[in-house]
Amino acid sequence: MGNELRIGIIGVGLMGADHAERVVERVSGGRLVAVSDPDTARATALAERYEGVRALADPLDLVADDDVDAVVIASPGVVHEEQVLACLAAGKHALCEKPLTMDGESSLRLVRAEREVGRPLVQLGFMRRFDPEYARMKELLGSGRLGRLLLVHNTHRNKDVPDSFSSEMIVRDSLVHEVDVARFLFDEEIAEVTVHSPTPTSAAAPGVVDPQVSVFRMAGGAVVTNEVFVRNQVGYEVRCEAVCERGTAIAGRPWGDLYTTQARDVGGSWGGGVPADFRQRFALAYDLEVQAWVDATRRGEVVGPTTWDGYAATVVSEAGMASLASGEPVGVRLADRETLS
Ligand code: ISE
Repeated sequence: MGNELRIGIIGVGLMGADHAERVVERVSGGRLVAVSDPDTARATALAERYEGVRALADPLDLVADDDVDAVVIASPGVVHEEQVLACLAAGKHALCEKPLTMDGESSLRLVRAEREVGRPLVQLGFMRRFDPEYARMKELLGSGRLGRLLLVHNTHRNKDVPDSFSSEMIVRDSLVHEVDVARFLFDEEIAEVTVHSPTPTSAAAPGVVDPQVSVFRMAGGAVVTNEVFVRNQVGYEVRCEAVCERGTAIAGRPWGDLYTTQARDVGGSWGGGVPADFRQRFALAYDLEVQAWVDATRRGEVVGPTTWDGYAATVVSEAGMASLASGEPVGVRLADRETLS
């Protein structure tokens, strides 16, 4: 591999296009050389925006291309398995957006396939681990200064989502970030999930359970509460409160004075702005994530969340979707981490 990492991006929808701009404009040590998308017009338009970028029709051709050293997979989760497998077969590093795949079995196949390669190649796109506030929270918890971590309360609100965003997607595509945050902060697996269905907002698409409140029981017995509300009609709010024996740490707190209300028309404010969506709120986290991936890849290493983290998150999401359907707590059954059986 030359000095500069030649990067291909698969999927140039919202997230892939955002990563393309990031690689071209803000990340050092890497160069965007190819993109691929089933919407070939979209891929061509993006390739034309930047110098030296080719649009390839077939994502697997992009992976196999001799001029591509490493791949960002920003396509929908349903096609991740074959694309990650292609990267593993080609011995190429990949940064794969969440979810790793759509079900535990296929995610486990990827964990096994990577292990068979004999060295880690895949970083999962759980960008919150790279957000400076979450990273500092993790460091603070690790320092022991606040004592043992007892509880975590997560809030995750989106302004809006497309009509196709179902109740299950609220679990698999949104709550999955809280799944990773809980595992990251506790350094433990989630043992059980319960998803409650409160009265929905009148802004919810017909039949969609929004907001949702879920409870994770961690393997060591601690509890994590989560509110996910994808149509709050105001803006993007993500907060995490970690309650310890001798203090509390809060990430994503609005700056300035105590807020009154979020609704603009009653004059409330956060003492600052409310970002419109995750690309703004986590812009720095994404920059740091992709930079860390480029740097690690150039050293031949993987940092940050792994395929195991992607697998565990997928299994918890499956349990969450089962609980959403039944209203009952659902246990999480993971493979043995050593033997993968
Ligand atoms: C989206 O797919 C993301 O990954 C965002 O981070 C999350 O906040 C949003 O709810 C999801 O739809």
